[in-house]
Amino acid sequence: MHFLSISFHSGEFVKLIIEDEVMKKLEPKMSECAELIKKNLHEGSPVIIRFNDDVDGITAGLAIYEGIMGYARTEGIKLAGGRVKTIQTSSPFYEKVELVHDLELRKQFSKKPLVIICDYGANEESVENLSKIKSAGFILVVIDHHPHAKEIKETADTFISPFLVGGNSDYSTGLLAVQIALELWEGVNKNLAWFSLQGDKSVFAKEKGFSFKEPVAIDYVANEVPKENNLGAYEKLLADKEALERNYEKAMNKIKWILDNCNRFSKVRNVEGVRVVVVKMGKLCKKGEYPSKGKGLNFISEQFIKKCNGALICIGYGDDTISIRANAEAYEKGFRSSRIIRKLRGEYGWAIKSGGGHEQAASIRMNESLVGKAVETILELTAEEITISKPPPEK
Ligand SMILES: [Mn+2]
Repeated sequence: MHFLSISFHSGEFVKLIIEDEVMKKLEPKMSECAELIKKNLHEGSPVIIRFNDDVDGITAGLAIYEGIMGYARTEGIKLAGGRVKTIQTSSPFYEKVELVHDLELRKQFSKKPLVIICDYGANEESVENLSKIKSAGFILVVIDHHPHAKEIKETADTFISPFLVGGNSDYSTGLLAVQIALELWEGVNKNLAWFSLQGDKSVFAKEKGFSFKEPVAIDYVANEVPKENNLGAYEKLLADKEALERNYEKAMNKIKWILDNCNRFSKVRNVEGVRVVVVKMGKLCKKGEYPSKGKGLNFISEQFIKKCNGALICIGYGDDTISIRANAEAYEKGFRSSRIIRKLRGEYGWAIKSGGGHEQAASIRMNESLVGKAVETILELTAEEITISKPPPEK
């Protein structure tokens, strides 16, 4: 057994989907993660797979699920009787309700459960709740490509992130999960990695010779399937050409309507020479329907980026959420979502329920009555950010 895992570590058996320095450096950690999962499967641990409800999260959850099921079949491990549970979540962090849910679940099992969290859970907001399930006797795996809290390295038994080895969010969670899952079972669908890269708009996404319908269809059905134990539904979708086509069409119709109507609910402002579009997302996207406000804003910002050149920031708001999207030029001019959110927390304190994501794509959940005011504050903070990073004028 020991020799077997050494040869796994050499990377001979599992080919890297993206062969570069970051993935090579991350490989031993991913092998370690696979070994931990195997060990717990042999020991009879129940497994809870939690994943974010976007393409990246879903493909990551699905890959780990396929890997575990395949490994168990090969090794003759029985996984009957609800030993593997899968849970889809829309929250960007491991919330109190999830903690309560998992602690309740803990009572059903005599063995320590293994929790595998995909595409969320590594941020500041998650750490406290995660350390609580740790002390309640869970074994914790976090696979996440979002900027992470320092403490997560100690909190999780295994933490897999491209940031640990000098990478960034372009290495999607689905990519890492497929890589780990392949070490469990070689039959895992490798295309899941490509769907995740496409879904998260990674620089590694394939540009040609690849169908983009799957990620869109997955995103579309994410709102229609039950939230628990739903991975079979995605497997079925991916295997059914007609269903893929049908759901893809439904999604495209919704997107078309949003793009045709977004101008009516958008205001364009000029902030220190940067174009900032403020969009009333509540008028364009309905709660619980495809696309979510965040995804809707992705399409809108893409449309604006195509139409104009130069720095562009889109701020979408509705109900209790604010989403931010910034293009590369805005980033170059000094715009950083993390700094904006940090300052916003300073000003609004308790009213901010959660905030984070990536530097160019982030979201904030907060007290609904203060959302309008917070959008104005974000515009002021954006102006500050851009002026500070400007070189002094030449005399
Ligand atoms: Mn992701």
